Amino acid sequence: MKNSFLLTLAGLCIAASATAGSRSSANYSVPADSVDSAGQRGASANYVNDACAGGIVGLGTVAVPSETARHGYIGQLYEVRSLVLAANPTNVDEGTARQLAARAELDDATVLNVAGASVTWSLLNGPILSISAAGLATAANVYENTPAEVQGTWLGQVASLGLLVRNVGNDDFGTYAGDGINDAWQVQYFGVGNPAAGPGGDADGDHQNTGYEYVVGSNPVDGDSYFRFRVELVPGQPTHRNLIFSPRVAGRIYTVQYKLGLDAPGFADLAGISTTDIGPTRTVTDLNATEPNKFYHVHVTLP
Ligand SMILES: [Ca+2]
Ligand SMILES: [Ca+2]
Ligand SMILES: [Ca+2]
Repeated sequence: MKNSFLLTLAGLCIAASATAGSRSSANYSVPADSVDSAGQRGASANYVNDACAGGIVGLGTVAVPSETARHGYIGQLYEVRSLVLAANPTNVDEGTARQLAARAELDDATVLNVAGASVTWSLLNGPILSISAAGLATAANVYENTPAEVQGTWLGQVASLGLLVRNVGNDDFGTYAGDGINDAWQVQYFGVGNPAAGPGGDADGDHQNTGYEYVVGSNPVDGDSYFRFRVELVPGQPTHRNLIFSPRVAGRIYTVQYKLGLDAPGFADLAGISTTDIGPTRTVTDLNATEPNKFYHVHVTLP
């Protein structure tokens, strides 16, 4: 019995780790032992000691974010007060996806994170192609930054969230994608999905097609708006010529070029010039128009 005595200390509650010295009685001997506050088991050949750290009681609160923990209860009752949706960030680039999140705000001022798959997602409006069952929202291509609104439902609670689908490509929108013309410009003049907005069309019948009017900055649905270019004599300056064109639009590069015969190969940049801008009209003066024939054109580029 002396060597087989088993000492069991159950429910010993201490606040911190402790070491006990050797001790003995007629029935047992403990050379030394220790317990710690984490509720772990200490044992030797002769004893087992299950220690505990003591009970946690009372309320624990955190101001921000607002949380309350009620210790000492085997369960906690609450009501769901509201559902809140979130995305981080709420901006999503066109053609990419953003994970939606949800949390429930409870009547004891605590919150519960709700798994995305537990929420029923839907689209209220805007360019969102799809929302997966787990709450992954995929944005469509757009022609300008465009708001969207999604909805989530969980346990009878309904919430919505605003997103902003950002336009990051200028030639990727619907039927206007990949045609070399800025989609926003096409929508501005033709609306969405109009077959007449293609670069080869001439909706206004001014004989300058839509792709051309885009580059020169004229209005493709106004037959009186088109690129004009004319050559004029300069009074008192027989070796000068005024080369007059309009409209002159911001963001374009205008280069006047020439050749000396219609059959001559290619145009060369015109040197020896002066330039005057009045409103939308630019006048480039050729200061050396001495050749018997000289053919000009204006090269317009939109970087
Ligand atoms: Ca786009
Ligand atoms: Ca386009
Ligand atoms: Ca036009």
